[in-house]
Amino acid sequence: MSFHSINYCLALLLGCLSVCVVVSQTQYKRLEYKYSFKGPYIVLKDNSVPFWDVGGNAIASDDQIRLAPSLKARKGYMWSKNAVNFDWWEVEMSMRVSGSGRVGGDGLGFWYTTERMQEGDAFGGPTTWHGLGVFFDSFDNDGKMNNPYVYVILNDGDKVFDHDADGNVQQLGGCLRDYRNKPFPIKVKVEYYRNVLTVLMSNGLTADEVPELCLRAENVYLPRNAYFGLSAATGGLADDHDVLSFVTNSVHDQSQERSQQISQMERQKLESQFRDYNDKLEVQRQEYLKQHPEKAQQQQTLQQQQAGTAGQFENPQDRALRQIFDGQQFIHLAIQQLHKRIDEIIGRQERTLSAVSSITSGQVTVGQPVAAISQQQQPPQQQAPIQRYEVDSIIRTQQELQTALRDVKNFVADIQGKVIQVQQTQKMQPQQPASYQQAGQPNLSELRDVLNSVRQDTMAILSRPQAMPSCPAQGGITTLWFGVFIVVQTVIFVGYNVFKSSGESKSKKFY
Ligand SMILES: *[C@@H]1O[C@H](CO)[C@@H](O)[C@H](O)[C@H]1NC(C)=O
Ligand SMILES: [Ca+2]
Ligand SMILES: [Ca+2]
Repeated sequence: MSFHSINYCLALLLGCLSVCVVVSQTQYKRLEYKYSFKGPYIVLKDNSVPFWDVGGNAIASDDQIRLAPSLKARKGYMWSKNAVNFDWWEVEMSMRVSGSGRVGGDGLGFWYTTERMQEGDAFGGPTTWHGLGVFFDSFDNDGKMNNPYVYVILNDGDKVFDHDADGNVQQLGGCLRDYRNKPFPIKVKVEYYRNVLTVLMSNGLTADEVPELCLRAENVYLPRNAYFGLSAATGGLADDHDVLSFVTNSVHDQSQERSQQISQMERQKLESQFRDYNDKLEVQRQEYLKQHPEKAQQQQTLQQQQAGTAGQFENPQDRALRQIFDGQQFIHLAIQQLHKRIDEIIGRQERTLSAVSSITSGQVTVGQPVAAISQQQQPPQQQAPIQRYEVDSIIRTQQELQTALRDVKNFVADIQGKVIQVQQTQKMQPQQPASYQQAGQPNLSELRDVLNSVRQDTMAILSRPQAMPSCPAQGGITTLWFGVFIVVQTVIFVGYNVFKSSGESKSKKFY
């Protein structure tokens, strides 16, 4: 059943992008396509996502949005273009966070806020905001060994997201879930219905999981007319943060009668609009016929002919044919008129062109080295009487030139802007390794986390010799050996990092 309803919604979403009504017992849900996206064709030809703005380092492609790529210190985001115009909603999204390391960073944010497209410290989204943030925090910045963690922070603009503490005193609640590197995308469902906020998510272990409860909070008051957003950020550690789909349903609790009433009202409104339009059309037709008496005659004779021949015996098929014929004739007329206009325009263009070429040729003779000759030639030209229409045409030509020049100016300004942008991005790119180096020592918390995981490995291995009772004499030696090995490995690791950073700073001097 769920397969069918998914298929149904998918077909509608892709097909006519119309409104799909899914009825459950008491809630009425409606797909809101202006706040949704879903593969396989997320982007248009110009790489934009319909109804969404994508910014920062986010990359939109046909089947997913990569909010942040697995490169150091990147931030990306996307926001719905339209503010939400319904009270209650549920969003189902499917996402993938993957990286080659045992630990990754920094995480992904789901937003419902009154601000949009602001880059800040909360996983690429704003640092402080009005509304809701649901965060998938991969990296353990506060060292409490409690990440990846999923949590909600509500904000009235008074909280400044505390990245170093994983927002731990700011949370409304959350759950410990490892969502990184799972075989299937994680399904996340965020519901906001009658001031109850619910966050559910799947484990990504099988394809057809139902999301399980992560958090439920009552008495949540979110602002109206806010925007949906997604963001992600990487730091010293970097994962790929991908969102494959984002499907928003508005949730209504009105009874079906009321919705029918509304649709009836809408129908009446549309019908009256249609009548108005028809009346206007008729008035315009009469006016047109008044202005063009020869057409009116044509039409009259046409109508008379029709009345005389087929009018009385016209059957529906003939009528349809005649209507098609009329329509085609109308199109024909319109095309003829267009043709006339185009001819006029071309004529004017040619006149302008010749005027321009005469002006430029005049300039060329002035600019010639044999100025004496042209000076001799000029007086007779000036003496010739100038006609009024010539002056007019020159003025017109000048005006046209002016607009053309303005266009060119805009164009140049546009290009300049783009060049500046390119320069800036070029400047930024060498800065990124530099800013990484500004931290001097490689990111300390990252090092700590890696050491933590090494320690965990050691513990796991040390507790294993019990499983090998056959060689008890060697047990002590193995442990000793292992300790030595770990120390050597750690020294090599730290040494390598120091060597690498000093090597990078040396090579930096060559720039
Ligand atoms: C170190 O890396 C982690 C993980 O990417 C990040 O959260 C943290 O902000 C980084 N610290 C510094 C000082 O850049
Ligand atoms: Ca964190
Ligand atoms: Ca933590």
